[in-house]
Amino acid sequence: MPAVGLHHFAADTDPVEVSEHIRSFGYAIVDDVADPALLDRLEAEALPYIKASAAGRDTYDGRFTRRTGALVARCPSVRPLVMHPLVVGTVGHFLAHVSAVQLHLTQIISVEPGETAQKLHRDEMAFDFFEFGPDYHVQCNTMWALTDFTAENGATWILPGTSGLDDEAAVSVAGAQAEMSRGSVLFYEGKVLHGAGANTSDGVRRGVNITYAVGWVRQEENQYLACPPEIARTLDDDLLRMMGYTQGAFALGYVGDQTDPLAALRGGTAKARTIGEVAEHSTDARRFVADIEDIAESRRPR
Ligand SMILES: O=C(O)CCC(=O)C(=O)O
Repeated sequence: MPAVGLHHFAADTDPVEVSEHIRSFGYAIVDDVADPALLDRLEAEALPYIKASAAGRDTYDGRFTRRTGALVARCPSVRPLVMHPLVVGTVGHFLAHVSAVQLHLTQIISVEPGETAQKLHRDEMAFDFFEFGPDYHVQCNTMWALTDFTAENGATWILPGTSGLDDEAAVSVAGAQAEMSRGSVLFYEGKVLHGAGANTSDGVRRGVNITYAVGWVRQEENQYLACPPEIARTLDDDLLRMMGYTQGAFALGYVGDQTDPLAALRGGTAKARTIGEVAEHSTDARRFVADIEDIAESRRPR
């Protein structure tokens, strides 16, 4: 694969600029975002779980790669990364076409020495290989460098600009590895070709993969079971909404008698939003509400 340079942004870059770069090229790298002390704590919290995680069962998952999930429940120090303002701002702008964005998965990916390069892929394939339109983005991902990411230890390969290309055209596009220092974050969307690199070094490459999706799809990692209710109840509302304790669009995810999921978790009875409330933020919903009001008006006895 021919090589190409990847663009890096400074940590104080406006999330809108980062989002627009992702839209144009499929990825963005922002340098030195996470506090090293936070990463030290996260590593210490995660290490027992990493050691207990089995290596992958095929070459896609990686026979020399360990994947460790349920991070919100297991590692309190991951929570500020999930809700990092740069990430929430960037993902919110990138997926602004939907009424709710949700956490899709949390996973530390440890690529160990001897691992071969992962097959290049597009993450959208997880949705049963459904072909979303070229302009419809369904997810936006982050990969935080928990160790330095280098060409030797398996830094993620990105093929910029491949999102709108069919596979045949895309595989001949020049790619590059997202080399970055510990604490930097790689963003990539669901259509861009990418994959973990081979690890030819003698150290482990560790990344914290935290991905986000539109609120109306099934989450890759089941957040309601990965984080048991007794832990979920200790978390703050914004994080819980991101984990899915909110409605995805106007009708998805209520509990029982149309109770709001966050209220239900906390033992309350507040009602889920109606389509009229969602219409305040969504043009499509506004049009729909206007239509049903027109019909109601036309049926009113005169
Ligand atoms: O670990 C990486 O660098 C990328 C992993 C990835 O793309 C995947 O497992 O789907």
